[in-house]
Amino acid sequence: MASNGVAVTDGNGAAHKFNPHFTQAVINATGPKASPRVRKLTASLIQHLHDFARENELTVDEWMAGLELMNEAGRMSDDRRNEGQLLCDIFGLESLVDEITYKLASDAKDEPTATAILGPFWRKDAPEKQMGDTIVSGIDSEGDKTWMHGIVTDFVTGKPIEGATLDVWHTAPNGLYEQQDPDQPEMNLRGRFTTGKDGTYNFYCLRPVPYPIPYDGPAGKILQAMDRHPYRPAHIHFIITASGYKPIVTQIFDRNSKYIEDDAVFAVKDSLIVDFKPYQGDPKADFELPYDFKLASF
Ligand code: MBD
Ligand code: FE
Repeated sequence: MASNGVAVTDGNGAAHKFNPHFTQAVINATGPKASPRVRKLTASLIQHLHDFARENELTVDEWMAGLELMNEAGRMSDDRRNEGQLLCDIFGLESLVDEITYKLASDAKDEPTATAILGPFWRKDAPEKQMGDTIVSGIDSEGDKTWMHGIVTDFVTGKPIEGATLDVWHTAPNGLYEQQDPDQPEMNLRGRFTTGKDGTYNFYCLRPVPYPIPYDGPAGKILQAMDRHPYRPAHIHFIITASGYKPIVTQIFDRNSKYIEDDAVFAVKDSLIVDFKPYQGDPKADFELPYDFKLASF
């Protein structure tokens, strides 16, 4: 048997045998200065990658096809598009890692606001806004205008948190984030709000719509090959930060949205499903959306 791990066909031609020491030899190449965490993660990754290849009798052509998808994802990615992240998302990896991180971080009976994946469309330096402002700066004749409001509290004491920042972003009525769409003003439907003494926040946004994740690249090819749709239920993203508290990356989901049970990136959690309520008496809003955020201190 070849010592480099090449598969050798046995007498039957069907079953294959592999060098039983090959994977361990690769793991053993790790040097003494590797940190314990690097040692653990790389050993496990090598083991799973090798098992994956052996179990599926992965061919050179199939491995090359996978490699080409990864390289194409890299070539497509820039500060407006993160195709590698999208690939992780459609395989449920970002949601799984989020769940692992969140579960490990919380063993309390009353829970802080649940987390959900960041996704590829967050941008840093969203415009700072005042309470009561709108994040809608374009296409403002379209879409259901919504007044969102609530309070940010310490989930243990229930006390309002002063100086908490809500970074919010969502899609336009055409189903595109502003950086995907040359027709939208820069930073449309994004904003950062900071709470005052009473911990409350409020702003105007739109009721988002379900939309397809970009499927003109590797993630789309995989969705097609797997006979899957690319749609996400309508959602609004948040990052909530406050000094002394663990930051929360999350999304809230419209209960009445299509795909709420069938998110292409597996991010929906029950506690993050919200109700948009018809709203009268404010010409600036068709809907009201109350939602409170609860943070855990460090
Ligand atoms: C999105 O808009 C999104 O929020 C996630 C998580 C993945 C792809 C597109
Ligand atoms: Fe999103």
